[in-house]
Amino acid sequence: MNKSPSLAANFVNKLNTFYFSIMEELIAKILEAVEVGKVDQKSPFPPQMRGMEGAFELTTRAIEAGVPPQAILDRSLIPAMEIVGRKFSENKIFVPQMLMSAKAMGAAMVQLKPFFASGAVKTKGTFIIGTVKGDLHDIGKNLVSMMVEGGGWTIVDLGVDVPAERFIEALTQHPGAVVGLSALLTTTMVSMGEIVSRIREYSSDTRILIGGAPVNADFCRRIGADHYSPDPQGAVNYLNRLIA
Ligand code: B1M
Repeated sequence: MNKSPSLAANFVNKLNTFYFSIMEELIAKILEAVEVGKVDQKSPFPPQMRGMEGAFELTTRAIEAGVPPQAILDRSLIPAMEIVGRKFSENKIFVPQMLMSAKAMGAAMVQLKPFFASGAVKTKGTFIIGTVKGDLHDIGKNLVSMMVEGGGWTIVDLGVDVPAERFIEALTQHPGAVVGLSALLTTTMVSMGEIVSRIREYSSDTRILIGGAPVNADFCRRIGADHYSPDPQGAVNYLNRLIA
């Protein structure tokens, strides 16, 4: 009896298993690199991973090996940023670690961007974010923006000192987007209320999320915004609930 076809099939099976295990390993390694904030091989952080490949190199290798970009987003970046967001909410890690994770995610995202542009990778929706008029603080806003991007959303970051007109202009370009407002000063909380009213006049069903050190859930209700989140993970959770 000729055994060669089954031998060949066996060989192909083994090759496939080997190939898939490489892909799975790369997906797991990217997740780990983003979770611990290992940006690239040159990066000295975290010290125990000095000289090792970071999110940048691992994503390059994964794309070259044929890992679908959507899998890198869904199975590496989004879960890694979920872990980071949860640890931050539970005070198990702090702003510097979160920033390094966001940076590592950014290094991977650079390589996924062409696939977003071509439509090969689908995002969950668009999130327009800005620090309100009169306010120049952007560290918290940037963290939220990076975590939401890591959560699989397209970000339109309008920067700081953003008046109502610019939020509305962005909404005309991205109909159906969710809007996020950040404020760090008690004085600019007033701007936040005005911006919410102006957005409501333009489109009453736009979802508006607010955050920042001086604001809270009670203030959110009073100005007619939809949701207040004290931290980036709360923002991600709220957005994900909207599309669930
Ligand atoms: Co400013 N500042 N500052 N400042 N500054 C504060 C906010 C202040 C509390 C300091 C103080 O007096 N103790 C005080 C505000 C007092 C008040 O209004 N109650 C203050 C002041 C007064 C000022 C100036 C007026 C000072 C002056 O010039 N006389 C001036 C204002 C300038 C302006 O905005 N027009 C000013 C300027 C600055 C710098 C430019 C020097 C710098 C900002 C640099 C930058 O952002 N690129 C600065 C900084 C760094 C601070 C402190 C020290 C740190 C703020 C910060 O980044 N925190 C701050 C004092 C403090 O907090 N210890 C202070 C870390 C960041 C991760 O937290 O932004 O709260 P945070 O974001 C959190 C959450 O709030 C949440 O997620 C983040 C992560 O958990 N979050 C959201 C934020 N946005 C969200 C949006 C969401 C959801 C969650 O959904 C959309």
